[in-house]
Amino acid sequence: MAFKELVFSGVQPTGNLHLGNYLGAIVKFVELQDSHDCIYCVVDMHAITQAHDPNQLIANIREVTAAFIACGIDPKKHIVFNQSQVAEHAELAWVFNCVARIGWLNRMTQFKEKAGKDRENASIGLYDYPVLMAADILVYRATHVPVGEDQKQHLELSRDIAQKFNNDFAESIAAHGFGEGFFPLPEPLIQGPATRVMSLRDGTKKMSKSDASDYSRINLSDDADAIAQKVRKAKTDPEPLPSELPGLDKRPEATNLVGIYAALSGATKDQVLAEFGGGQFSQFKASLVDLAVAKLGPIGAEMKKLSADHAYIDSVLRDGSARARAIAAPNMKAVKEIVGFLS
Ligand code: AQP
Repeated sequence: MAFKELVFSGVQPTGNLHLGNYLGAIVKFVELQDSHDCIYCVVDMHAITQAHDPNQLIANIREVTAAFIACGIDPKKHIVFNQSQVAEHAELAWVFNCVARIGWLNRMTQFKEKAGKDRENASIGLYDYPVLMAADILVYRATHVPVGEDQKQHLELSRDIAQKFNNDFAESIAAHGFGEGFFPLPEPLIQGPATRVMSLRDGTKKMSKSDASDYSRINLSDDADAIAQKVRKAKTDPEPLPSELPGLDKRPEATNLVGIYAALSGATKDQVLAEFGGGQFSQFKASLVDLAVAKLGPIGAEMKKLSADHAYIDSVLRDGSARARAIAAPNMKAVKEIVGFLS
């Protein structure tokens, strides 16, 4: 069956939205608006899989929504909403819990990293996170999912779940007039020079919201001074920058900073090295500060303004949720019929 192209992606409202979220995901959300219908979700149900403060969560939901809009997502042309306002996500996740296999989930590396050594004490929600993520995408029968590199394995699981559902219920799907498959196999869109932005303190660790050190990341809400301080303090090695890509081998921090510069300027890493190769890091960092401040400064300022306007942000989310529900509800009704529920 041919599926209409539809883009879906989400960001967790877990605080400290950073340059990795921006370059790995949000920049692509913005670009895809010109070519596709897009649904962008603040995935608040994922944000309660680990301990959280309810007052902080509601502020974070508004902040991610404000970031989407400040970065250039148009909530009138596309859909921006928060996951918990559309109950079909949880409903489909239950059906998918009965399709996905425990062995599949046991292979998920993000759960292992996030649960750490205290796995027995992790919530079932954290373990089940990738199944809810599959439901987030497939409840809209979305075909394309822009994400950072770290979400690749979860996307593969979403495809496995869609495929198994289509196989397990093939007869019923055909009998209900949906042809050969009810769900598309969603394609990850992982592209560009910054699909995995690394910590500014350790080039082997992903830049992450939950890193204890604020110096490990550039937050979208950072002002020019904070950005400048963090870039200047970013870890480097003693060698000058190479003029060609192979010279970045085994130099994770240099690779990361060059990738960030390339992504922010719209150049390739080769072009960045052609410009800065042979020079000292101090010069390169000064240019990176100017570039980062020019790109991120206006976003941070707009985000702060929008986050404070609760009435506006809440109305965007309410409107987006109603439009998301209008797509999700008939899909969920069809799933119920396919699996044999009486409705
Ligand atoms: N460092 C990164 N580089 C590139 N892309 C990244 N993404 C996250 N970190 C990087 C992408 O941002 C989108 C939203 O991520 P998320 O908020 O849903 O969850 P996450 O991947 O768990 O993000 P964090 O920031 O690392 O949070 P914590 O610290 O809670 O684990 C996704 O598309 C993701 O790939």
